[in-house]
Amino acid sequence: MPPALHAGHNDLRQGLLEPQARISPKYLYDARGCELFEQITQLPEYYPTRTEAAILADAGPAMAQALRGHEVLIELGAGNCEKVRALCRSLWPRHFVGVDIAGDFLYQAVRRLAEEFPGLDARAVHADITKPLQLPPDLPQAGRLVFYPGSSIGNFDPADALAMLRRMHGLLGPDGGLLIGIDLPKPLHWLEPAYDDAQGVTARFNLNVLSHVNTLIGSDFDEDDWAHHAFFNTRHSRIEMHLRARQPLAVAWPGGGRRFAEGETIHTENSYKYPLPHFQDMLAQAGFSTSKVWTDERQWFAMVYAHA
Ligand code: AVJ
Repeated sequence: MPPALHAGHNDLRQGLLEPQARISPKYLYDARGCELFEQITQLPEYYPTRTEAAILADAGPAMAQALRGHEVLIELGAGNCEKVRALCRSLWPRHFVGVDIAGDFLYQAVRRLAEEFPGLDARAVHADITKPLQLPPDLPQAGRLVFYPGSSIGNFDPADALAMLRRMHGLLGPDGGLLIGIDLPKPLHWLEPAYDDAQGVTARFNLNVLSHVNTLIGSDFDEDDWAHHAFFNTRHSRIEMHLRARQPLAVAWPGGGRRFAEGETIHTENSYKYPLPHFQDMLAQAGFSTSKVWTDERQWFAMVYAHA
């Protein structure tokens, strides 16, 4: 085995060795993970994607009005570029930059977008958005709109979310803005099934992270040893996803390893559900001023537009 093969990803090894083992949710998105996430967005129980899409569609004209002047659209976590289509149709930006950690998936999606919107300068930036971001140097500074849909900001702990919002603010020049999707708190009997669906797609999505980790650090996780566990942590207002050891077991990787007791978990994701006023506070702390909020009838999800 070449020595460099499983080098790097020290964060992974460190996280696995912590008393409460953890794997960052960004590792959920290898090729298979992206496919499974797409399936999740179509599940009857998974309300966020369809609620957000409905808001984008219903508020389309009003949004276009509020967002006019933004000619440079930057989508963070662009994925399959599905959501930005609606926005492109109403805004007709001159420039689009899709940023995502899943490279191949992104390149294809941006190519399709460029075909659909002739004249659009569409580019893909393969990057980890949790790190400082390098945008194309020739991208205009003025009139930038950062688009961060899907409530992915909910994956970060509040302090990291604030740091992310500050970094987004830092990407903007004159007449900049942010359009961000936020999943709002709602009754448990709606929240929990969205992360533990009857068909078991979310379980497969969660378990798949182990195979991805095996490829990255050469560990010997066996998906069959683990069970999906998702619940709403009321104190922190967040869904937590864990993988729970079905029996006592040992996992090894080059240079290390650890034992897990039966029932011990690896924490793989948080999905915070911020009350709107709380989130608006965070935006203000990051230097934004909220100017518009669009939401659905049940107030389950919000699209927030904020000025830099
Ligand atoms: C992509 C982060 C918004 O938290 O709802 C879906 C990821 N995890 N089902 C979410 C996810 C389990 C999703 N985000």
